Amino acid sequence: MARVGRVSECLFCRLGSGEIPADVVWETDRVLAFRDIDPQAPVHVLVIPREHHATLGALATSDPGLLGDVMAGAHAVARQEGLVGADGAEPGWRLVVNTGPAGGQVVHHVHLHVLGGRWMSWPPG
Ligand code: DGP
Repeated sequence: MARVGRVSECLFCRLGSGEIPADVVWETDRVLAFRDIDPQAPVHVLVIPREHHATLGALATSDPGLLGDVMAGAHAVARQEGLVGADGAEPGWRLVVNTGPAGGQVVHHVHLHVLGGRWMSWPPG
């Protein structure tokens, strides 16, 4: 039961269940994609599993099939947002998964950032 209490306090679990409103752009029964509240590019969408997994590693370990669904969701969002050209390569986009404190992860429910609509620089900050 401790898991239920912890999960209910998770912001992205509450977004995933519809308890907190989000600007949803794409969804399935297991995956949700919604616009970031603080966009860092003209297109900035977060893709999450509705089920709680804190990090990419936790998800990859416990349910790699769901990780595949989330990755496929990110690509579906990129296509829908016009970031994937006819040949699959242009104009291009970026997929970011901040992991852990040193990786810049602030929300501890795994999420993929789909970024596009501008030229990206490297290295990231
Ligand atoms: P990260 O640093 O990878 O954990 O990114 C967390 C992202 O979540 C950050 O870009 C801002 C976004 N975010 C935080 N709270 C909310 C919210 O309530 N709604 C939405 N749509 N995005 C949020």
